[in-house]
Amino acid sequence: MATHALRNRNGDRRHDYFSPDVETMPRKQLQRLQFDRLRRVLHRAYANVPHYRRRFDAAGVTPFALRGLGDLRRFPFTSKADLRDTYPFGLFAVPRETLLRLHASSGTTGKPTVVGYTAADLANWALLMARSMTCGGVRPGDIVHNAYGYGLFTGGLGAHDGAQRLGCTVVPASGGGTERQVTLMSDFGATVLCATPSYALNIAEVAERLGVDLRGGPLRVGLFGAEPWSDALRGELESRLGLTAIDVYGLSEIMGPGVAIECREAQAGLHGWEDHFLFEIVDPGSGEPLEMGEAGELVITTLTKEALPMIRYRTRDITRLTDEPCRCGRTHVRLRRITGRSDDMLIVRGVNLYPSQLEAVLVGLPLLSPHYQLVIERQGALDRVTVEVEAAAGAAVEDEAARHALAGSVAHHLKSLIGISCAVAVKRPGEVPRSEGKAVRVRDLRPRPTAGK
Ligand code: DLL
Repeated sequence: MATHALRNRNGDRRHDYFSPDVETMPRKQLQRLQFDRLRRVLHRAYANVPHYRRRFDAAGVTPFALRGLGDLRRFPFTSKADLRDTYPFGLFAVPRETLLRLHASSGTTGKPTVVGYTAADLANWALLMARSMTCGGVRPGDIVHNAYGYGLFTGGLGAHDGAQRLGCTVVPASGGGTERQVTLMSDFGATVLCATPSYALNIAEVAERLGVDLRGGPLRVGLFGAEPWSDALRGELESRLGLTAIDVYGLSEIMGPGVAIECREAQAGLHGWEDHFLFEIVDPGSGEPLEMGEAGELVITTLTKEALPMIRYRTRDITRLTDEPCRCGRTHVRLRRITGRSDDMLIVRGVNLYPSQLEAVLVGLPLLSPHYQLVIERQGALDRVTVEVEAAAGAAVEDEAARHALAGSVAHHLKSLIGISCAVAVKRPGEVPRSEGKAVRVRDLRPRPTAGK
């Protein structure tokens, strides 16, 4: 499929990948484009992927019956289990020989999920990432320090190709070796940092320890994503790194980074690129579609993917959509900050909790540093949750009694601000493991059920 040229006709280099034609398209026109692309993708999936054909047939729907965008809800969902069941290449709609690249998720249990891209898919991805970066305030000529992991994870190469496409100088740092990263950022004069928010925090901390002032330098924009994070952490990263922190969202099954991003003008909700993806929100329990503005599980259908068309993919990510006009003028819907995944939700003494909600409280508290983990243990028939959070460097908490007192006050804040009662353990500076990619927020120490039982 041909990618459409998005360059500004006025030759304005500063906004190379902002295309008013597409990004501020009136809704009626956007819907016509979506319908046309949806029909084509459903036909392709039905004709080329036996799994989709079986599922559509079983649900009694065919692409021929599609009369409007609303008919999509009659089609069955696709889930991670479908990718696993057809491992490795069963959902591909093109011959394997036409794939130019594969990525895969690590897969904590069982097989990884494999995703693939044709030449056109890679070109579209780079273009959407270049568009996303433009939306977040990155410009041609920027020095992009890319600390997303390179490899099977889509973050590294996804951001890399987009930045290159936009005309930036990319430093392919990947994750890890943080002291060296700080030196390179300072020596090369990085203007943009791409990283998970937790790794960006690690970088900020190491820079402060080394006495390298990234705050006062040319660093201007941070493109942070791949894990849930809070506005509190945004404030922390903006002040410690001296940049505008932009939330970027994506997932391998749909493409990788660049599915949605905040605009620099508003930093309020992530514009989802509706000319390439259809977004729905459903009730995570029943799967019933929810109205605009209601919180639920995000479901995405790809409109232009060749290799791996995804029909109504259940992301498990919890968010809301808004179609309120945005200050930046873009008309594409916005996703509210993703609170977490439905499968990461914990129930602590009857109260639903996402780790990112905890972060929002912990970041603002004095004497603490925003490094934390939730530890879940089994105690008799009950689960016991402990929040492990680190004391700030320089906080006078060397003795046990001081840490105990601080823990008590943190527990009180958690109870009064988010209504959860749980144990709190204050750790010494440096004791909570640092992230070099996606942070591990939950340590589940409960015994695993034995196979076969
Ligand atoms: O994390 C792609 C990515 C790379 C996005 C770099 C942004 C930046 P996966 O490894 O497949 O792909 O993980 C996707 O990560 O379903 C969400 O649960 C979570 N996630 C991604 N971005 C955000 C975000 C990449 N901005 C899964 N906020 C998704 C919250 C996010 N969660």
